[in-house]
Amino acid sequence: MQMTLRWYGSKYDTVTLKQIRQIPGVTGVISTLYGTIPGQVWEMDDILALKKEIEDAGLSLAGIESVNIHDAIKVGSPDRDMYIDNYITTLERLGQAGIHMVCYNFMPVFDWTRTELARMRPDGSTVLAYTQKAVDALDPEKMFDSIAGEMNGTVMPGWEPERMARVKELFALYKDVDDEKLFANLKYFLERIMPTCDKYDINMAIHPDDPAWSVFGLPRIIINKENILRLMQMVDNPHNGVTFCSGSYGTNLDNDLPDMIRSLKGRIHFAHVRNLKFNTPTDFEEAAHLSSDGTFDMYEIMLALYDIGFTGPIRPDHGRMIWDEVAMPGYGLYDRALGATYLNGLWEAIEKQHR
Ligand code: DNO
Repeated sequence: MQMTLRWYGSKYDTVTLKQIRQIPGVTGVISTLYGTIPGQVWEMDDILALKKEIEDAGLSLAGIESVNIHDAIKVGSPDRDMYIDNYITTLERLGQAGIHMVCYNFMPVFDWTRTELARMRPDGSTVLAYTQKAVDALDPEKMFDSIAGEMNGTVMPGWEPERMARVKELFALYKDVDDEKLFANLKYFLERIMPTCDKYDINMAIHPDDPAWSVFGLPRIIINKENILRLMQMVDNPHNGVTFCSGSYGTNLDNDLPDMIRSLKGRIHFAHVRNLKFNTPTDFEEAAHLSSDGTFDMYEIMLALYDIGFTGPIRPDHGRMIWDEVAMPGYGLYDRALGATYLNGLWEAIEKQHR
């Protein structure tokens, strides 16, 4: 595996490449062209400039998170082919630039959903949290406003204000889309892009829906072992793969994370590893990465990745806000650096044990 950190680019991130370079064992970053909108073709010059900036700092661009999917593709409207063509052009350019892993998601309207961005924990750190009660009591149009004040002046991917201003319109767009339609539209998209992925050896890595159940009545399909294996079989090409995100699949306590990892052997192209602490099955907060701070056994998760021969990029995921850092919720430097170091420690121990 290659340990990486997500980086939002010098214009958007409070964390610098120099700082990332100084975290022991972190050799790459995962980034994207922030400022592009879903459906837009990425310019080759912009891709190369991003790559060069990262390489000049002594790191590699280990993959893209995300090339976002236009809603026309998700709902299957008549203009979807044009947006798929654009997506293919972007993939071709990424391939030509030597980038071989692309993370994306297929969630309608909202990307990942949290109801609090700064819940205080007993040690005074603040974390992202979710409680179903709050979602049930909320008008979806107010979702963005309810958390906007806690974003520390950053633009959180998936929660761009321009997109959120269109929430009502977006809901209308998905009115007739159920789980089966969403599956069919995802299959259509993947079948069209696979020849390009084969040509340029691009591993597509679908991110799970977070939380792993329907919110506000919207369909959500990338939520459990059965559905993800169904998707793997639907388009049975190794380039159709997965971002295994422990914190997202883990929102549903019925998901056995190490078992899911083992069942996805050969198809996990990217891993997000973090821990959650559950107060009730539908109220959880994002703990420190350490097993003892949350609900998951992080050793077992890393062991499962090791057992399937995982070689792709991995990153610590959302960190707590600690040591008075002010940053994008979940994406400060300090706790993610601790997370990377902890995961590297587990990996070293597992590797040595298996020698
Ligand atoms: C949240 C992230 C997600 C993820 C997208 C992938 O912090 O894990 O926003 O990047 O769902 O497309």
